[in-house]
Amino acid sequence: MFRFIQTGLFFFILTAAAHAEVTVQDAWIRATVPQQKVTGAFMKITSTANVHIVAIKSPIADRAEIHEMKMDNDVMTMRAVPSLPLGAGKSVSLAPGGYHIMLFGLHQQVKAGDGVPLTLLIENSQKQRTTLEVKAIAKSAAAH
Ligand SMILES: [Cu+2]
Repeated sequence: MFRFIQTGLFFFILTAAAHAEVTVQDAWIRATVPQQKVTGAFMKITSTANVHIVAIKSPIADRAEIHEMKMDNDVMTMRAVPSLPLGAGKSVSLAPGGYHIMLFGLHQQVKAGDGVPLTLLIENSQKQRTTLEVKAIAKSAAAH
């Protein structure tokens, strides 16, 4: 009987961890001009558990990176970060001037109104990975 309870509890913990829910709001991407190969994507991400976004993919680009912008000796610098931490019950805003997603090697022009698919690869604290499909709406805005 004790063994049964133990197994049941273990299963419950695993199930709870696997159902960490990540939601995305207001996903948008900067529209591009013809021949432009790079653009940025932005969104608000909320998670119910401590997870990391470890990779981003899009069918319209060769590769995507998570970038962080910050002031360094009065100069705005941008660097790629290996992962983006999301805290349980908190939201992280990817916005111009802060964290953002950058797409390199665009295969096509991104026109205002287009819906661009992005896949977020999410890893929980047990190193289990799930993906989340997001559609970012293209908007015209000043260059990155
Ligand atoms: Cu960037």
